[in-house]
Amino acid sequence: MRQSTYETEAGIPDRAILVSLVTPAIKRGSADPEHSLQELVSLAETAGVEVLTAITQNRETPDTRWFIGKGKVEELRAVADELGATTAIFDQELSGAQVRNLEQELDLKIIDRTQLILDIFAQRAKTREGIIQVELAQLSYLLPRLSGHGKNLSRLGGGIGTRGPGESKLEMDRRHIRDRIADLKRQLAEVVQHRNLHRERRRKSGALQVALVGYTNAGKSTLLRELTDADVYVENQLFATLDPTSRALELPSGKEVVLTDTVGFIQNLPHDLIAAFRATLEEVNEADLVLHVVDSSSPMRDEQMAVVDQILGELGASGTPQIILYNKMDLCEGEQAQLLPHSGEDTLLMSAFNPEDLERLRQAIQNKLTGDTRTFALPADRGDLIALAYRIGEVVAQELDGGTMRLKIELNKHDYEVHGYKLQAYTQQHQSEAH
Ligand SMILES: Nc1nc2c(ncn2[C@@H]2O[C@H](COP(=O)(O)OP(=O)(O)OP(=O)(O)O)[C@@H](O)[C@H]2O)c(=O)[nH]1
Ligand SMILES: [Mg+2]
Repeated sequence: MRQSTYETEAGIPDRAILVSLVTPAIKRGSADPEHSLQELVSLAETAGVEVLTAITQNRETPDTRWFIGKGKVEELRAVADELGATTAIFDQELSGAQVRNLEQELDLKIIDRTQLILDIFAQRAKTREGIIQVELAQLSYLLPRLSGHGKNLSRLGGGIGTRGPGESKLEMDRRHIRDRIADLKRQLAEVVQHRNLHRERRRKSGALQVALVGYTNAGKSTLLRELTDADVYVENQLFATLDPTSRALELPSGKEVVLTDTVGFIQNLPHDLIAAFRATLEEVNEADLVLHVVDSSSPMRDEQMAVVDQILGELGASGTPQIILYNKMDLCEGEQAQLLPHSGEDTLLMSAFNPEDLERLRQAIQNKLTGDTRTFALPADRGDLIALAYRIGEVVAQELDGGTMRLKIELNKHDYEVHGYKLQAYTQQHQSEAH
């Protein structure tokens, strides 16, 4: 197993000092450095680390050798000695050389944000697909950090910061890593093919796909559980879910759709991870409807929503119909609540534990999926076409006008694209013949 332990050999949790560098460039970036540091605390705790304190440095640019300034390195040493720290966790990504320099200088384990996230993913991965994807991301992260130091793999030794690939691979040089990456990619391709077949079968069954997406800890798995009685893992921690779980969801009309829970997003989600998890995240791309779950009570709510929008864009899912679920309204008070939009066609203010809200959500999903109304004008003697119209949607009006049967149908985009175009073609043909 590639599970990182985040504890010393004696089984005591790692004791960490968090370090954040604030430069003008970082300040201009999308994430507020202070919020980011708060989030790093949650990430560290999720990984099982005991957080002792945090140190911040304001600086024009990162130091090439130490990332933080040399004076700050000394301060870090003093604080670490005083508090008995074993580890320093940096909120930004470090180069391989910076990690080595700091480790030698301070005799602490040095972890950066990316590595911490990769470690959490490694701790969580359960399915074959998840495990392959995490290892792929870990090795992709590691590879450029070995450049020029092909033999120096001692950091893969043990304890926190070993992040995965594990002791058995201690002697692996870059060539081996590349071979392993190629091998993992092959294995992943197989799993993906299997998943595609599965998805194809679901598609053929005609069920519409609805994906729960959102920032980590927003309440996606809770919603899946509350809506479908699914037995899924819900935890007040980051990245509780790694692998997508799908369940049938019954809408008020009685029609069933497939609801899928997905991995949570986070700001600065490592690119290697997005790349590695692309197959899993394809679920989002294939969805007919995206439910964007938001933790309304989070002080980082707007930033979190922006991160989710950005990642959806990267996945090519920006254009998918979306309902924004402002979840955890029960925890949302005062100003925080006032800044929210009103519930509407595309937004719902709700709590995952409120049955009435869940009912409104079912209705909203139904409206969004089947909200399309089309009118077809078909030759009245084509019983087959008229039967098709009845099959693919809800006929809300029917009118016989000479040789023309006019049907007003409520149907969803997917059914329209798959079947409705045929009726549309007959409609156009029939109308031009009638003129
Ligand atoms: N008060 C309150 N808590 C909620 C609500 N929805 C979810 N939670 C809690 O929020 C925490 C996270 O919920 P999850 O469903 O695991 O969140 P998730 O989005 O699946 O998170 P990841 O899988 O980590 O991405 C849990 O402790 C839930 O009980 C809500 O509407 N109100
Ligand atoms: Mg979850």
